Amino acid sequence: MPSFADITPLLEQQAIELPSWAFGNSGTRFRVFPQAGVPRDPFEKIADAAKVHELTGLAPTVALHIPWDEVDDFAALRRHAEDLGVALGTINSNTFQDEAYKLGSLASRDDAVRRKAVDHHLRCIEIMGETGSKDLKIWLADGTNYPGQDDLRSRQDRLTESLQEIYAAIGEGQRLVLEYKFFEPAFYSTDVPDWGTSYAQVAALGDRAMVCLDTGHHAPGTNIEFIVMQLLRLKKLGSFDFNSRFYADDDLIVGAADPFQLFRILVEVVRGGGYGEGSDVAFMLDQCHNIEKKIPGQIRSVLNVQEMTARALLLDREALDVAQRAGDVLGANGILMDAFYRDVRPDLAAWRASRGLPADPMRAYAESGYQERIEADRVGGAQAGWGA
Ligand code: PSV
Ligand code: MN
Repeated sequence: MPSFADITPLLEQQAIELPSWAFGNSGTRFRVFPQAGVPRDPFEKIADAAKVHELTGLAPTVALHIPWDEVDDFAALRRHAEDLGVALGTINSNTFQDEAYKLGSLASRDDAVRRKAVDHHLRCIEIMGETGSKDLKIWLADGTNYPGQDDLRSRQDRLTESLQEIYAAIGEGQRLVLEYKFFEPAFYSTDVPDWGTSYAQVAALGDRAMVCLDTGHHAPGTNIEFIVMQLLRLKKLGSFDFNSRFYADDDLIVGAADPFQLFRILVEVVRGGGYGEGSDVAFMLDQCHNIEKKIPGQIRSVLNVQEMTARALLLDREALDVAQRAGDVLGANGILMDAFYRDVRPDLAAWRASRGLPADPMRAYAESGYQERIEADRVGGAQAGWGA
């Protein structure tokens, strides 16, 4: 097995993008739970994200969601981020909260609705120019609730046409990433329900169109690491939205529900060249902290990804290859499990300290006084949350 020292040059390359919406109020369809100290605007969201990066060294970029993070001056928001040591990342479009999109957006039958949805994405691309963002991420709520409600085939054809127009506006060095999700909010059919549909759509667009894999967007029991392998093999894995789930799209802290699944995914990421220098695969979080505090929730999340990445990097691939070639079923499985069970936390703590970071970022946050400060300062105004 490689030693911890062998993998630190690779660990140094880790970067995990935080979602701005993780810092706003969130909840379920039954209730949104407000929390004290929650940001009132995108500037305060960026400040909270920068705190996560300051304490972990793991989160140098923040994804924005339009229109939730619409501001008058994106250049000012960009400067604000840079002053705090982070950069603005992926721009997420939103065609799922407007009355006009009730029956769909990019796949809608209504020409005017499709026009509005395409125009929204063109506006997002304009913003990307101002923020310096590389990726436009598209997740669509489009679908139907009842068999016969709409024609599945023509919805797919209209989606292709809309995506073509958006892709044509994507600049050099920018990418379009198309996220899939098997159900919700639509219950009968979803227009981009699986990796195959996303792959078919982006493959038809061109080289700068990629698939986004959100770990919470599969049916229970799906072998997600197989999909990771296949998309990397096809050179179409653009990004991850990491989170974890017990039942549906729970958006819980990554690695919380099934740490072993996260390990298996990261093993395939490393195996397929999706990690480190030379890889374009973006690691992002897509989570909501409904009942726990948001900043420590994000700190815990990036640490979980780091811990599991370290274990995946420690896998003894040479020994595994020998065992696999020999058909040594249990030997090969044992080698994989050895890496999974390796407790990397003490090594990571010491390594962090050697780089001038807190050995225990969770504790450092609790002792920093930052939470008390934002709770005292951020009084009045409208807190950010779904729809704001
Ligand atoms: C909705 O399911 C969702 O969580 C998607 O995963 C998007 O990535 C995210 O919202 C932000 O639009
Ligand atoms: Mn997502």
